[in-house]
Amino acid sequence: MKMTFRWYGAGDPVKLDQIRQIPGMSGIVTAVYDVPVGEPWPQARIDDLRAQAQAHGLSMEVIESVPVHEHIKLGLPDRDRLIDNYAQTIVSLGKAGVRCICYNFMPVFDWLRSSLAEPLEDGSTCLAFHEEQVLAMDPAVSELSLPGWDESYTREELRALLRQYEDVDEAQLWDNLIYFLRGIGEACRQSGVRMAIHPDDPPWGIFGLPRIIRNMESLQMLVSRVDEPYNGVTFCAGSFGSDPNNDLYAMADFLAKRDRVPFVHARNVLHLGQRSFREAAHLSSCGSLDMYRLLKTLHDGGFDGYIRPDHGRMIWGETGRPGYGLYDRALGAAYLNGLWEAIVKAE
Ligand SMILES: [Mn+2]
Repeated sequence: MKMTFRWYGAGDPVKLDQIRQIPGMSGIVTAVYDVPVGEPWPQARIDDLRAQAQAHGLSMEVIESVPVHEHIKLGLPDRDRLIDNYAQTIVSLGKAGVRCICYNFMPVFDWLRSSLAEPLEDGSTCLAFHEEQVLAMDPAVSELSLPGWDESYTREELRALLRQYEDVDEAQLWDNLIYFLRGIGEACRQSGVRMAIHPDDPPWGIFGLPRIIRNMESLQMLVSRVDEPYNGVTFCAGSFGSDPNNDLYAMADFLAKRDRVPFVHARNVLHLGQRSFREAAHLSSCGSLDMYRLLKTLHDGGFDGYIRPDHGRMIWGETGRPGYGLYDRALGAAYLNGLWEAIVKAE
């Protein structure tokens, strides 16, 4: 297992010299953020990022994310050119030593929450999802006020995009995903890069948009339709685990035993009913997920990939990017390292 930490680049309030001081930290998970979606990433920009990591004693073997252009998800005629560009980025990343790319295939919104700073009793804040509040924000019928997404599209752009998806059902979205995966297969094989799809977050349909990476059935479909080692999953515990109907451990076992987990997002959530949850501290006792059981299942299934603490709460008065402060994620990394050491030593 290699412990990693997400870093948003030079503008991130969390600095590389802080990340390197977290015990057991091997590398950063980052991205080139300012190349328009669909364009290939210049090799020089990738190499520069890696050099920054290495100057701080950190590796850069996981990229999160290389975004997939909406036209690929929609299956529009220009997708072949966009897939070629994506393949070019994969090859360039492989040259820079990247081994894993986290991506997602969620239409329009790549995650949704009703609050980015829900106050908790202990004075910290967390991200939360309350279904009734999210449904009340449906951009098709009400004023747009989605936390974290307000600046991503204008209201008109968003409505136009949502209209385009009216003709895309789950079966069509699946076909478009498989077409994409086959289109980048050669680049992945040639460059030794593994793709790790992030589950839908939350793992159910919202605003009528299709969502396809949600549960055990999705995972079985994914690995059977493109049965190759490069086609893997980012096992995001908090995303799959926010649906109480998902058997998280059976899903981890299924994928780990097939060597389809190059990357893990370890995060705990506290269920507040069927479709509402709060993001909790990483510790098992703070949420509804058993982090020991999850890591033990992955370990026993042969998992030997990258892991990172996922969203943390904001604690100790820290301000910054919601979910991505330094303190709670560093506590998460220390906890996960401790669990892993105990699991390995008990063998
Ligand atoms: Mn995640």
